[in-house]
Amino acid sequence: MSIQIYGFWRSIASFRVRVALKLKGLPFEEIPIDILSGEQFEPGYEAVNAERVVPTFIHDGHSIFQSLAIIEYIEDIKPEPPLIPLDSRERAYARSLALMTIADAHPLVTPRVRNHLAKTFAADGHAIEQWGKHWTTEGLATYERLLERRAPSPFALGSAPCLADICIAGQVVGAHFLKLELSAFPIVAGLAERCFALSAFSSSHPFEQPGYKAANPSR
Ligand SMILES: N[C@@H](CCC(=O)N[C@@H](CS)C(=O)NCC(=O)O)C(=O)O
Repeated sequence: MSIQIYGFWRSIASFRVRVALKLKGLPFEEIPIDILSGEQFEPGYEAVNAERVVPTFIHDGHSIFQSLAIIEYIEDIKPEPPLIPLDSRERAYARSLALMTIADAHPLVTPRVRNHLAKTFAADGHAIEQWGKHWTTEGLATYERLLERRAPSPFALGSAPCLADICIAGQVVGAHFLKLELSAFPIVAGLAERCFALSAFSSSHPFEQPGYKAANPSR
C-alpha cells in the first residue's frame, strides 16, 4: 500500500494524521506545502485540495481531505490497534472530544483567519498573537472542563490512546506554538504528557519535523 500526505510541519491537522498513521504502524511519505508562504493557493495544490488546506491524504492514488475523515478512513483500512471505539456511546464521545478542536477551537487560529485579521482589520502582530492565545486557551479550558467530568485513565477513553487523545494533544501543540502555560489545565497537561511520552506523538510534533528544524537550526 502506498500512502502520501500533503502536509506542513506547523499544521496541527497534519499532526493529527501523522500520529494516527504512526499509531497504526503505517509508513507514509509527507509532501510539504508551505501554508505560511501561501503554497496552498497555487494552482497545482488547488487541483489536489479544492479547500486549499492541508492535510490531503493519498492512498494508492485515492485522495481524502479533512483530518477526521482521514483518520476514520485509516481506521477502516487498518482496524488495529483501534483509534475509534466500537461501542456507540464511546464512539460518539471520542468524536465529540475530537470535534471540539477540529470544528470549534482550531479553525479560529489557522493562517487564513490570521491573515484576514491582518488584511481586513489591520490587526498587528501583537493583536494576532493575543487572538491566538485567547482561542487556544478557550479550547484548553473546554477540554479541562470535559476531562474533569470523566478523568482520563490513563488516556481519554481508557487504556490506549485514541482519536480523542490525538485531538487533545493537537490542541496542546497549539499552546506550544504560543508558549502558553498549561498549569491552569492540569488534567489536559497530564494527558498530553502521557501522549508525548509515546514516540507516535513525540515524533509527529511540529518541532520534530524536518521543515521546522531547517527553519530553526539553533533549536
Ligand atoms: N478541519 C481541517 C483543517 C484544515 C486546515 O485548516 N488546515 C490548516 C493547517 S492546520 C491549513 O492548511 N490552513 C491554510 C490556511 O489557513 O490558509 C482538518 O482537520 O483537516
